[in-house]
This record gives sequence, C-alpha cells and structure tokens, in this order.
Amino acid sequence: MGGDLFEAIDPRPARQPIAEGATLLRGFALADERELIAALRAILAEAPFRQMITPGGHTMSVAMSNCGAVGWVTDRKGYRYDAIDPDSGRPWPPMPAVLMDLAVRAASEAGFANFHPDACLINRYVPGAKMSLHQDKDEADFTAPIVSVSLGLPAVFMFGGAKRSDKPQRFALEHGDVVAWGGAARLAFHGVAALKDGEHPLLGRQRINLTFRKAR
Ligand code: MD3
Ligand code: FE
Repeated sequence: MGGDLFEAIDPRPARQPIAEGATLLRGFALADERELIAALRAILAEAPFRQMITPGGHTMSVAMSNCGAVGWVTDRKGYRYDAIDPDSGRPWPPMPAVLMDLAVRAASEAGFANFHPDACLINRYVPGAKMSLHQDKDEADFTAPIVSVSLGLPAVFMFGGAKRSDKPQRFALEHGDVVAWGGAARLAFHGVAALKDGEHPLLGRQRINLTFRKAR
C-alpha cells in the first residue's frame, strides 16, 4: 500500500534498465556506506592512491588503487592486470567481504548469477578529474559483467555504444548508486565528465568509484 504510494512519487526508481545489459540500482550501496568506507580506508593505508601513467606518457587525472587477487595497472609498457602493486612490490590487499558481497548481490539483482570478481579497481576523482571515453578490454572473459559502485560527490557518466563515434547518453551517478554492466553493454564506450566541485558529508571533495571485475 504505502510502497505503491512511494513508487508513484519517487523520482529515482530502485532499479532502472539504462541499456541492453546495463542495470542501474539506485542507492543499492547506501545500507553499507560506513562499512564500505572503513574497508576502503584500510585498503588505502596499504595501497595508497597514485596517478598512473598511460602508455602514451600522460598522467591520469584519476588516482587509482586496487584490492583483490589482481589489480589494474598502467605504465609506459601498457595496460594489464598484475597481482603485485608496483609501488609497494607487495600483493594488492585482499578484497574485503563487505565489498565482495555487495558486488555479488548487485550482479545477482541485475540478472548476472555466479559473478566471481577477482579484482576491484578503486578510482578517486577530485574536482576537475575525468575519464575519457574508453572500453574495458583488459579482462580475459567478457561474458562476466563489471559492477560499479559510486561514492561521494556525484558525477556525470557518459554511456556510448559499440563505436567511439556513437553519441553517448549522459546521466548522473550519485553516492550509493550501483550499476551492473554486462551482455551487450559490456564492451560499450564509456567515460566520466570532469568532476564538479562540492562537499560530500562522508567523503568531502572527492568521488570514489569501485569497479568489480573478473579479470582472469
Ligand atoms: C560500461 N570507471 O574504471 S564506472 C573504469 O566512474 C571506469 O570511475 C568509471 O570506466 C568511473 O574503467 C565508470 C562505470 C562503468 C565501468 C565499467 C564499464 C561502466 C562500464 C564497462 C563496460 C561498460
Ligand atoms: Fe571503464
């Protein structure tokens, strides 16, 4: 009864198909926000954010770290997944249960059963940081989805098509939003517009995005 009423007036439905294979779960991570942030702080104490270098020699505006069996890295030699953090020479911190469970539940909710991520890339955007249109192609198995979790300041996400030239649709990703990208969406071009300044009550002047991947 009351549920129907709220459904009628809530401008942000809980589950929104945004494209073939892509499902937006608004606020899905909110119930775990404090536990997620505490787990991230522990990971980042072992593997701090760093701005990596692209093969073309550019420093990325987004700072990155990883947890899990492997982590995504880039340097002058190329893009790849590696079990060792090149900054510390040690393995990446393991993926905490609170992160793993959230990713698996979100994938399942979006229709991707048996998601077994082995990598979580942690992206940090400060005001002005952006990510240009790209495809995620460094994983071994494109039948597995990628699950993304947005925390902190809102961002404008750009979701394009199979070709770089396909005009992207733009939509806002806010604190707590989770998206599962699989099927036809898995190899779509996508990016993030330059982060607008602001202050988030829990995270301050930044946006943190987690992407859970099956890399191997
Ligand atoms: C659509 N990160 O790390 S998350 C990336 O907000 C990346 O930091 C962005 O793109 C961020 O590679 C976007 C949403 C996302 C992630 C992977 C996708 C969308 C995707 C893979 C295929 C299609
Ligand atoms: Fe990506």
